[in-house]
Amino acid sequence: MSADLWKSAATVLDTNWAGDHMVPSRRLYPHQWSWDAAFIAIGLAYLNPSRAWRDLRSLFEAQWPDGRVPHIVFDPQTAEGDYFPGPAFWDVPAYAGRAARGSTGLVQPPLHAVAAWEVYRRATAHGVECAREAREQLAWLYPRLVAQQDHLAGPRDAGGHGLASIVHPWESGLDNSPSWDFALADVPADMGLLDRFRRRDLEVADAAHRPTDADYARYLGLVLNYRAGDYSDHELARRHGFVVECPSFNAILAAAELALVHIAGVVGADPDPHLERAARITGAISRHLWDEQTRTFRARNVRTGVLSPARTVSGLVPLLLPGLPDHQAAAVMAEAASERFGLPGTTGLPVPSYDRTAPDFDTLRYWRGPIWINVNWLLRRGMLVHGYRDEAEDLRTAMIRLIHRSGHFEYFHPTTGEGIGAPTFSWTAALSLDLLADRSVPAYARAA
Ligand code: 2M8
Repeated sequence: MSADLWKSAATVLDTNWAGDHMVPSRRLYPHQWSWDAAFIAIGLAYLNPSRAWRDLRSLFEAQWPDGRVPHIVFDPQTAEGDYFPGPAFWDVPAYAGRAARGSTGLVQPPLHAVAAWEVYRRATAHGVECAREAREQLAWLYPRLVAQQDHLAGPRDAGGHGLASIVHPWESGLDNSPSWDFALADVPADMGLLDRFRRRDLEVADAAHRPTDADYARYLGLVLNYRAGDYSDHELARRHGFVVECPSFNAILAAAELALVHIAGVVGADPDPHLERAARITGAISRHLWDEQTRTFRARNVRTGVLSPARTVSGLVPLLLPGLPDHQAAAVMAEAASERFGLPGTTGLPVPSYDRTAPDFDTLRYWRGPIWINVNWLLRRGMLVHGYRDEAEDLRTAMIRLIHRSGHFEYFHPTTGEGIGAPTFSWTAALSLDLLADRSVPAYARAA
């Protein structure tokens, strides 16, 4: 099984390579996406470290002067009509010697320092030349990764709690998750926007899998508001309708600081500020996004101070952090094993994106129930960080079985395991390579 899977994953990554970056999928997502690039690099590094570096580098070449790494870097070779919302809708200005309309103005979870460190670790096993390239690429990336973190920990700390806020559900990567419903309820759905702008996703994917029109209208309205303020992060909580502290986004932000500790060691920089910031963000997640009654992590609406009532996979991701208190790590594991998420022990499947027992659990709709490999990969890493070795191994096996049985799909039906969405999806392929290689979590992720 593993040789077949390895081969099919390599084929997907070959097909989706676009010369200097990887597309998540040729039809549905024909540009470069930010956190996709990080997951992709982690697996691609086994096959072709130079491409993994190239992909990360293409992304960071599009970094904004304020440090933000755009959530999509548009491929100028791709027609405007091939993806919506495309370059004209975002209408970002020219910056850093790049043409206008080259990217979006949003961000995605900053997993790139973790990815860069993982690529480095794999590349150094490919011989002297790869090791030299890896050191050079890390040195190029390091100041850019630091600028990315500084932007998120600085201007994006809209709530002043030491956490980054997201200003759009798309920034979470878990786009249509029920985690955002409570805050989106305060955002008007201007349905007229759907007459002015045509949804392309409904032409290439089944409407039952995609966000509703009302949610889509809110998504567009939020972008237009952020765009009208020149994508400025000044006084966000007052000026913007959606400002939320997301547990998984912030857990990834802190994990990135831990990876930077090690990258700093290679490039000769001071690792201490990264260690300190990782501890600060971990502490803020632990105090500020924790609901003591249900013993789960939840998203917090910065504008109202209220925690989201939804129990979603985002609340399990803080397990990534070695500094998380033991009682919270144990509570995350209990939630993951409960009937709400049903670790493979009970279902044979990886965890779904949303609470299986919730009345609005949806087996098909985007991030409202289906299984995604990337978040399960993060969860497995968290299990290894906290010493849950058997559970991590069960989850690894469940992910590999699922992909082998159904293919390298974008996501999977949480009851039948059937593949849904894009059929040759890059991060599923890349992470299956990593799962097959079965590297246990390195010491750096454990020793905070
Ligand atoms: C999905 O998001 C895009 C918008 O960014 C979309 O729905 O068009 C999400 O699953 C996101 O996490 C992912 O990065 C992106 C590309 O794979 O697709």
